[in-house]
Amino acid sequence: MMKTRITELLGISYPIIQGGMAWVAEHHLAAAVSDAGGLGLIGGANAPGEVVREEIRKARELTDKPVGVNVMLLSPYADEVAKVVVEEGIKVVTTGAGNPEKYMDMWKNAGIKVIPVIASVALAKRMERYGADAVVAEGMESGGHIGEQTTMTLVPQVVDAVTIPVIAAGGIGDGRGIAASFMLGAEAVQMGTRFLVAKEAQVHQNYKDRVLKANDIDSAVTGRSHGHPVRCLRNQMTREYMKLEKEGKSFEELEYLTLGALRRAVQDGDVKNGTVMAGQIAGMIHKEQTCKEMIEEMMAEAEKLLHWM
Ligand code: TUI
Repeated sequence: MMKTRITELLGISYPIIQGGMAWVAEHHLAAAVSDAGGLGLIGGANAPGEVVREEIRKARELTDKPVGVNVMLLSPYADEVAKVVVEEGIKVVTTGAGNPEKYMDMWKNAGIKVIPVIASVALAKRMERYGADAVVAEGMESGGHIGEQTTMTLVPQVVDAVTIPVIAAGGIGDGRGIAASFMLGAEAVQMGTRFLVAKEAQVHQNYKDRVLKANDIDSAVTGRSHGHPVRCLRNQMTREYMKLEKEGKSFEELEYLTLGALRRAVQDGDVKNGTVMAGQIAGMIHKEQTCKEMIEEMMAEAEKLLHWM
């Protein structure tokens, strides 16, 4: 069994954290990952506080294990969600797409373990100074909103720059990726794309099929021109978006293409005009499994590679 500062900090059996994927990281998936010995997360995404509260309560009906919450900082409801996690007695919070400084004191005073997702050394150091318990160093191989560094370059530089434990994310989809992350100095991994196709994931079959059939170069990054880079699988929407971006259209003019588009893909299965967020690792994912099967298979592979068993 791999014991690290992260498994100790979070009281989990395996050093695997599920990404806080918008519209995907709901109570069934989070409970299944936690039940399988990792840390499941409810993704706050753009949802109002009361919706997140309901999700937390439903997850608790499914598992006795702790489930965390990801607070998406670009959300208009981030303030509400930040308070809901305290009120609901959540023990672990991760944050994404911004700087969570303004919530740190409130969360620390409530005894919450705070783990910001960062995409640069500078923000990692700043988060450590503000009392973060760990950071997720997320490379641009990830799906969704991304930074500029790759996981291979970001993780060791963050490991060298902070003393708190580092969780690697971006491009990790099997036991080899977990073992490699440990070689870079990480003490756990966060994975999103692999869990998209989990049997417990409430994701439309069309979406799962796009991931299962994707190859290595099937993703594209939209939004680079206006500072909101988002990685998703190529389709009609990404082609149209990138064409308009080249023509110099503003973020506001392009918003109509993405507003609600992730929900349409995840729930309605519109994988032509919807946003099919997924990481570059999609090309390596070929089977649907339960979270327990995924986690046990990946850990056995990683432990073998690291000669830990
Ligand atoms: O947050 C994510 N991934 C996400 S959030 C999301 S919802 C969304 N959809 C469309 C547009 C925007 C958001 C989908 N995927 N990952 C964590 C992450 N955080 N990756 C990169 C960052 C990040 C980037 C810059 C964190 C902080 C940052 O700078 C903050 C600062 O103030 O310096």
